[in-house]
Amino acid sequence: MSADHHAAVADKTELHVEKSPLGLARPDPKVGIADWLTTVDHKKLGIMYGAAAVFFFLVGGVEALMIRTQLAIAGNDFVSAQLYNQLFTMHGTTMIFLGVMPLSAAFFNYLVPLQIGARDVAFPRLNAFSLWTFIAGAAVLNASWFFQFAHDVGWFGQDLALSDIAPAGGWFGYAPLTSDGYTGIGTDFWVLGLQILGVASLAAAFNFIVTILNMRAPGMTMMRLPVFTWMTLITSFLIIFAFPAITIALAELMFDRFFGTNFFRVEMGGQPILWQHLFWVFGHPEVYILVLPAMGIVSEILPTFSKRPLFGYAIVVFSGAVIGFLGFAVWSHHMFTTGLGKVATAAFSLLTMAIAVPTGVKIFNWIGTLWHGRIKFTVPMCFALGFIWMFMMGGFSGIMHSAAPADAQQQDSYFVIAHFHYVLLGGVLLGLLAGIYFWVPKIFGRQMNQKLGYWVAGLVVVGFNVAFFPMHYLGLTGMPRRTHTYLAGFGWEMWNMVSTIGAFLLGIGIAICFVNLVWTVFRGKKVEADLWDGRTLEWSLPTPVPSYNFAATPIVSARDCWWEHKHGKKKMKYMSDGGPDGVHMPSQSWFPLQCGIGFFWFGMSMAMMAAGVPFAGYSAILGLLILFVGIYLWALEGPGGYHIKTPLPDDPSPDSTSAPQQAAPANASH
Ligand code: HEM
Ligand SMILES: [Cu+2]
Repeated sequence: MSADHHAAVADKTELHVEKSPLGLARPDPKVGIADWLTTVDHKKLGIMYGAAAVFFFLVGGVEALMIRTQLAIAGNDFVSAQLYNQLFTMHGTTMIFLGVMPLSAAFFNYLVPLQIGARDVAFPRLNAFSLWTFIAGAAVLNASWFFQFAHDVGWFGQDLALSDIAPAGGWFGYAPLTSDGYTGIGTDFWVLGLQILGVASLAAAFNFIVTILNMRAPGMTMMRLPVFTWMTLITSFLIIFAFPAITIALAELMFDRFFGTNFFRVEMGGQPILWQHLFWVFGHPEVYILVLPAMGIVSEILPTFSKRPLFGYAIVVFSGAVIGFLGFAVWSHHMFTTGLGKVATAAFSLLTMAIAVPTGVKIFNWIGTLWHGRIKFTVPMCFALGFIWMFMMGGFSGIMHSAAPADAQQQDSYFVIAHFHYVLLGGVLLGLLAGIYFWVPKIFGRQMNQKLGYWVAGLVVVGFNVAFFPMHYLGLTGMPRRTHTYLAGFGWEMWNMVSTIGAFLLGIGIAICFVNLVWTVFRGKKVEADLWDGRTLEWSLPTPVPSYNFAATPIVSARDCWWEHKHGKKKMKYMSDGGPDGVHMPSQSWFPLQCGIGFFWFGMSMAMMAAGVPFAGYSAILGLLILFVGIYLWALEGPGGYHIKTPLPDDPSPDSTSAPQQAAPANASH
């Protein structure tokens, strides 16, 4: 890449360091691991989110393949019943909270500031805090596996008669299964891990809302925002409205388990149904928290490869908002069989059917975008088309169980497993894979192998359908979910075997994709900055994107402004900012990482306390101390910062149209 950018970075002038009253100064390591540990750059944080998410997708995938291996034949004993419970619980929890959510967060982080023409998010240190807190929560959750295996191989001797060290209560942890009489410390790991993950999600959501509302470049009005950024905004609002419900539920459960309260203990007059309401008031919006980012990704990819603007932009945005809003009004469709009463059942049934309308509207608009388009079947495009098709199938089975009588039969059967994997795997995961193939060249300047990409798409889509379509049939003929094995003679043998074969085909596809991704990041084929002839601002930047993002602030004059700039009449203008010293950059910080360590320490100590380890309670207090000292010093460490001289526009007047740092296709090789 451009030598001039690196030259520009060398041209760094230190600001007068503003030391805090305590004499703290913010660090600026520029190399090595210390740089990554203290970074506040949204691009690096995005890459770390992505790496963590990919890792946990693999973990969740291995768990899934173990489940499918166990179910391949009737009466199998590949895993024990207890381990099976742990596998599906950890698989579901991992895929949702450690796979899909952080991969979406990786895209939010990397792309949103670039798409709105900003230098970074509104609160860069808070952004780092979200990442490290997420890692802490993920580590606490998965530490349970470590202790489970250590126990199984006899590390703790025989006196410590613990069972269920890894969570086993299912991903929605229904009461009273989670009471301490029924499950072991696995549930404590689960409660603490999820609680910490919730903090990370909330902090990130506030950050992105403020960023999108306040940090847009001049001219980037709300109705010119790229759709992906819009979906990020809506998702962030869903997070801040939905997560408090599960936070309360988890806090109550924690009090039940640690301090003897009776929120959910039936024998003491507690209310297990309260858990179901609190969980699903969070849980249904959570489904849209998972889906909307993928819809945003697809809404960027379809126009790019149809060479047409998104059909009905305003309607796509509006229906996204309607989906988000209605998503809070349907939670009891997960509880039809609990005896809600006729009125409530009818109302939740109707509202659930209603939510199909804005979803259908989006699908029609995507098809409208393709209509008469000059479609190029690139790899990201194939994944995006796969998303539409598979997601629609998941939608159809969803409408089937929105009818309460039908749901009464389908509930807790493999039909439901088929349904939500069509939505989450066929839908969301294909959308995220589309995003990976689309933006990896932007992020790393290298492109994943396209031939292999088609193979991956084929294996994933075919494997997925072979694995999950038969589950509709299995479910309708009565095979219950979450059972560790089944007897021969119910007619389930053949389709379970088919399903397992499909799962392994899918696994091979994902494995190829993973190997190719890692190889590409370090060795892949170098490509030009705007290889797809992109439409939104991130494609106007050189690759890799310089630390300051935009050398000069773009003045946006249209929707799809980079496309308009290249091919239309509405050219962008640039205004230089930062004055003669250059652009002001924030210094880095150790304190977000310290807070993450505090959370990890706290979570682990609490779980140890539940296991009866002496003095673990004091250790938990120490963890909180690490956390609070981190937050306190963070507030005191002062603003810090330095200047970087960016390549200025040739004519630095406010209406200059030229901006030498922008990678127009003509000079893409610079
Ligand atoms: C290799 C791909 C995958 C395979 C083969 C697979 C397979 C399965 C199977 C067989 C179950 C049912 C276990 C049971 O009820 O006994 C299950 C449960 C589940 N899966 Fe997957 N899955 C895959 C990917 C995903 C993805 C990508 C997600 C989400 C993004 C996901 C989310 C879930 C959830 C939430 C559950 C419910 C867990 C519970 O009952 O508590 N899965 N999976
Ligand atoms: Cu729902």
